[in-house]
Amino acid sequence: MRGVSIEDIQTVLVDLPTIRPHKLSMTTMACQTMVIVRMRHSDGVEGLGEGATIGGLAYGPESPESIKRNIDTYLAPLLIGQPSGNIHQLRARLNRHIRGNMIAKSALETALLDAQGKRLGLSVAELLGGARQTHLPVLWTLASGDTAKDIDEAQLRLEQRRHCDFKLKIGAHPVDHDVRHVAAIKEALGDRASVRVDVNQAWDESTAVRGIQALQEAGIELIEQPIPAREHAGLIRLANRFNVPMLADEAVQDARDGLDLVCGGFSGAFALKIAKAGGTYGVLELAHVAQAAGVGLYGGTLLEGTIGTAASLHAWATLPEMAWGTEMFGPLLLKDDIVVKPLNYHDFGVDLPTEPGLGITLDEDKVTHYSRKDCSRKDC
Ligand code: MUC
Ligand code: MG
Repeated sequence: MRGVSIEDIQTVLVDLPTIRPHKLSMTTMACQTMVIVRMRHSDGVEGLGEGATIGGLAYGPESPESIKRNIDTYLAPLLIGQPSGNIHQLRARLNRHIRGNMIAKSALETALLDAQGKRLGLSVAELLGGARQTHLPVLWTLASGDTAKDIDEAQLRLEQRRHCDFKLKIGAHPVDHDVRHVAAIKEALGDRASVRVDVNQAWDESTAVRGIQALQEAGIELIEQPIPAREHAGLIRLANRFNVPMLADEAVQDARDGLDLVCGGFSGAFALKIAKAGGTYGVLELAHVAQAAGVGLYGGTLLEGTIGTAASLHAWATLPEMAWGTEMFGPLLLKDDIVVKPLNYHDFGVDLPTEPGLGITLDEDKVTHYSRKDCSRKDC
């Protein structure tokens, strides 16, 4: 392993259609774009990574196109020629020279871990110290925009034993309309399912007070990011005001945000995402802050495909059981996949891959088929 260095880093934009329109408060997705990283090392090992976000620039400051362009132009040159094995050093190097760009950093760190695992014959979870769970619970997001369709979708997932926890995307409509939609779904599913909502920052604090009161009365179990990300004080006030717990998502990118929230008196749960924290190590730092503060853990997604989802699963697997499970359903929202063997979803969860590295092999024909031929914007 000594003497091995990073030889080449290629990125490609892959566009995959979704199985149905996915409606969030800030955008509707008809496809997902993944930035696939292929990192070649001097020992012939290839590491795979993925960066994805939601709706171009609708979710955050990185778009698929900026992730690709910034890796190609700024981040990859900092890694090429460097020794492959010391991921902490490489992470520090990227952070010293590049501000932000957390999704791009996460994609590269995933590729480094995948390569190191393959080289040593260890899965990424083993590389991180070992898995404490090998089958992780996975919820499903109901976001067709239609109450009856969402109920049918939930019933089907329950019958299939694929999901028993559901997250509803709200915030695009007036609060009373959203509350009626959510309450109807909860009533139809009853005690067979846990129903939660994600507002994706759409409310101001007074609207949130009105909405959360009604959602709490309807039996909703968790309220995700009701108000804008930067309003930490407001989120803390909401957490203290209601019995139903708050899930901080956009408000908590990494361990520093987590510390700020808990020092301010936040209780509830944190949505962990490798993409927000710049990769596995950053997200585990946040998880440790949460654990120390008694804040619940939730394994979050930016709707990554199989590579990013597998990377997240390896990280979550090293943690004790998460209080709120995970939402690692990204590949299930897509009509097709670019890997040889998809993840195995069954019994309300997904199996952790066990092969070395991420345990994922690309299907080259599919990669070629779905790759964008140039870096121009694609709306879908
Ligand atoms: C988010 O904000 O939580 C996760 C599931 C989903 O449908 O959207 C994402 C992003
Ligand atoms: Mg969210």
